[in-house]
Amino acid sequence: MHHPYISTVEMVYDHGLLIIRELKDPMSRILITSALPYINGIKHLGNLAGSMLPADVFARFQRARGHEVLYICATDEHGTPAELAAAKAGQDVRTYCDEQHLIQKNAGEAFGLSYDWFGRSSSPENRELTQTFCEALDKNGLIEERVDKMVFSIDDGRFLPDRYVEGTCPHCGYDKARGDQCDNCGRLLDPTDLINPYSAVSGSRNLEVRDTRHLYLLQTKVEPQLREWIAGKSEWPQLALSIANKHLEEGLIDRGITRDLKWGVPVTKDGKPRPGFEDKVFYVWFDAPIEYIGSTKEYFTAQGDPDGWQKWWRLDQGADDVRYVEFMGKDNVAFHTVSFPATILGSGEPWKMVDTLKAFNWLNWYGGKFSTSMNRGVFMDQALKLLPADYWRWYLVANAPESSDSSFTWEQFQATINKDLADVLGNFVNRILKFTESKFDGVVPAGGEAGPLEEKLYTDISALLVEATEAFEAMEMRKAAQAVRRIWVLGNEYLQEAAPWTAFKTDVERAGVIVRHGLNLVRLYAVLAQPIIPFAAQSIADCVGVELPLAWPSMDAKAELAKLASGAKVQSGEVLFKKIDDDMVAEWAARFGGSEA
Ligand code: B3M
Ligand code: ZN
Repeated sequence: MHHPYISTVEMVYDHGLLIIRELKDPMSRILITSALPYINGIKHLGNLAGSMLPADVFARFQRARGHEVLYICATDEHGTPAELAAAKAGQDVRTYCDEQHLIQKNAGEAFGLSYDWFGRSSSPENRELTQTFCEALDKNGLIEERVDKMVFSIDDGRFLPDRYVEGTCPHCGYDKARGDQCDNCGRLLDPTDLINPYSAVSGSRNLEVRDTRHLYLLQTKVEPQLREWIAGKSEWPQLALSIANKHLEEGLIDRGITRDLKWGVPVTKDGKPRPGFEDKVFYVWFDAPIEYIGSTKEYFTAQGDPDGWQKWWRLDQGADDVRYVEFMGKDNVAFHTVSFPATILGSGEPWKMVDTLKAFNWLNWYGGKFSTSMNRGVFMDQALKLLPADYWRWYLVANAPESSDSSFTWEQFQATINKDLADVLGNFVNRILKFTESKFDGVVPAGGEAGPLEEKLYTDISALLVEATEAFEAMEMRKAAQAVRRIWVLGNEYLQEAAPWTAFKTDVERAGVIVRHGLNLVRLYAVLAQPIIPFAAQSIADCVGVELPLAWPSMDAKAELAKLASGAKVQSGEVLFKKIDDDMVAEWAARFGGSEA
């Protein structure tokens, strides 16, 4: 369903009258990526809330607006944690990743994440792109070989990344300090600072420091270009911009982009294994963002159009009219505003770069962190065994950690679902449909004229449609959910005030006008529900006999509330949302952890 033009609006006040002018915008292409979930296990609700879910809401919204959307994600599969997780599971790392990729893909689908493609950073497409990027950087004089000192574990037969060396903190005496940082006093450390160091992999103390050669990306040389690029991004949402600027102020350093590992993208020179690097691979953070491109390539290759990815990513192949939006948690921002752009700018090639970056704070669990080992929090697969996806989607979007960290609590979850979804939305839909069935034979009534209550409804809803549309457009998730909820509330208030059940006794035609507006509100709710609660949107649409997807509404509520034809059949369906009772909350809190303690 593609419209050549979509409408946006401009609101002006003229002599106290609100004038809504529709502006015409050409349809455009929007590329959306969410940070790639790491492969080692299914993600918790905090991960979902801070990248994949808002990206999906935005993708669904923009599709409804008539844009051509490409929403890309993938599993991020390389690096030491994947190797270690595979070893723990008793699997070779490739098999482990195959399995975990499928698990995450299925969980995403069950949550309604509407990826156009969910790829894998271990794909041949990404391997080739990653190697090509490095070779281009090398040709531009931006790669240098340097010799580092690294901790080698003799019993493990491997170099240990900093965070896999543990020992006693020289500052505070904490005995489980990691080689990169002490979790107790927060000081940044070097593995060689640790007293009595041991391998976090095996516990062995049989360690030594060895020389090892690595490739460095000379980010310091790209700094001027990078600064100029960021300077053009003053329109970015505030959180992303402030993190980007903070990292630039701290100054750039040259960055090691290879590691002593087996599992990863092999290092090449002129298409052949790079001498001296046969046992090394690229650092996972070097190849992971390149997988945004790799995954797109996987997608088009699977469609039988192996060059199709270029029109989304290559400015010399038509990508200059693409708008590219990235979604991610705040800890990933530096990699996307400094490291990845440095790779792209340094390549000297005409790649599409991010236009808008939307970052999120943390969703916490009762003010603490989600934790797998301590069984704190709910993970994506578990969540769906408790309740349908839309319950979670609504809560997580309405409480998105945007301006600050936010906390999940069962009590707040229960209150939000019961009030917003069951009482406000579900109840409205159910009430008007039941009434139509009992008094109007389940058809949209004809005849009668709109009165003052309807005129007021048009004005109020038009204003909120503008608010909702602007909030979605600006990726302000909480605001968007709030505006949508206020439109639901307006419907309830209208029905309460217009009271068709009373009117019916004396003036059937008037009751018919109210019911017709009520049913049109149901249709409008289905349209508006599409981005955040897509499954419920389908059920609501079914009630009034319309097919999804439906185009995003114009800002003219009068026109929107006249879309259902008189005489059309409608039908109340199953209860849309079941309430969450106190017993359920008590049981879940006991099972998943969750108390203020
Ligand atoms: N995989 C997120 C993480 O594991 C990381 C994102 C990559 S985006 C290119 O923290
Ligand atoms: Zn310490």
